Amino acid sequence: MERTFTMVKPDGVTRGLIGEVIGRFEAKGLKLIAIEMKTFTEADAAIFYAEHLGKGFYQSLVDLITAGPVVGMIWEGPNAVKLVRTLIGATNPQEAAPGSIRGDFGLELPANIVHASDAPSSAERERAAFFGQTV
Ligand code: FUP
Repeated sequence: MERTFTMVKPDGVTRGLIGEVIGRFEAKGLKLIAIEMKTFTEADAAIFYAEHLGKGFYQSLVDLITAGPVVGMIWEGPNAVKLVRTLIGATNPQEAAPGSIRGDFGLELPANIVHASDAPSSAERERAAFFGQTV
């Protein structure tokens, strides 16, 4: 069964949306495999968002992800990576469909509530970066 890595970002945690995000994934039928709350250091953020280094929004992204605790999770289910991407909606909450998490709760980038891996390979890389050998 496929697994994906997801994370409620600091803006989602501050807004009190941890339970909302978990509830939506559970309601869909996905299985929660691991969960941990932690606060990203600048170094954690640099590793996690390495692909965006040099882009105009990079610093605002790092500032946001280090602003407070995040909740990292691994979810399991059929086609979990693509399925969870559909449930969270488009990157820009202004464009995310109503009914998706970002569409229902997000207002403006870079604050889009939740992260989810975009491919099985990134899911494995992000899982290892967040949970190490423990999961
Ligand atoms: P996603 O995979 O949907 O989280 O989107 P990306 O990996 O492309 O972007 C990661 C984060 O960068 C987004 F969650 C928000 C931020 N971002 C911006 O702030 N501006 C942009 O134009 C694109 C992304």
